Amino acid sequence: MHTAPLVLLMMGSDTDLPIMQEAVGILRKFDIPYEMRISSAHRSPARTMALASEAAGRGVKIIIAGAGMAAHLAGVVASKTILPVIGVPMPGGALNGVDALYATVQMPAGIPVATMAIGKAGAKNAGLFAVQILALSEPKLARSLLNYRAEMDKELEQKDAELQLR
Ligand code: RP5
Repeated sequence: MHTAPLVLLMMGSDTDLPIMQEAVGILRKFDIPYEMRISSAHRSPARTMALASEAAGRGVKIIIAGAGMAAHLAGVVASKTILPVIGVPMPGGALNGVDALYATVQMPAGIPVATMAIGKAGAKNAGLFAVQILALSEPKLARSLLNYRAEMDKELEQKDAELQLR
């Protein structure tokens, strides 16, 4: 049986896929059903808007949108839905992601986009932020997130202990 996606991951181009895989890795780790779509605010605007406006009706709870350069994807998606939209600026191009960061984060008042860091860190955090939102109404997920944090803490402690032995 196909599980309905809770998170819709959108990206402006297939060239964004290697970065967006970081978000996918997190969603898989926490067992969150997701769907990935390539759709561009500029190159396929009608399809992008349809995907955004139909998402809530399909049971999607959160949209993650990654795009580079003049990155309007997250903003356009946010304009067509009241689901929370998490934006991930892609690196690359002449400005290496700073253009995408500004384009994604500088939304006019009224249509928010929760913007993450540029690139892999941002994509990973987008996945985690989506899990955190879902955990508000899912105690099991909240426990998994606390375990994830505890693991990170333990890993660093281990690295520190190794450093002391050098
Ligand atoms: C954006 O333009 C995409 O999100 C991508 O990051 C960037 C470049 O796209 P390609 O020319 O690599 O397809 O729309």
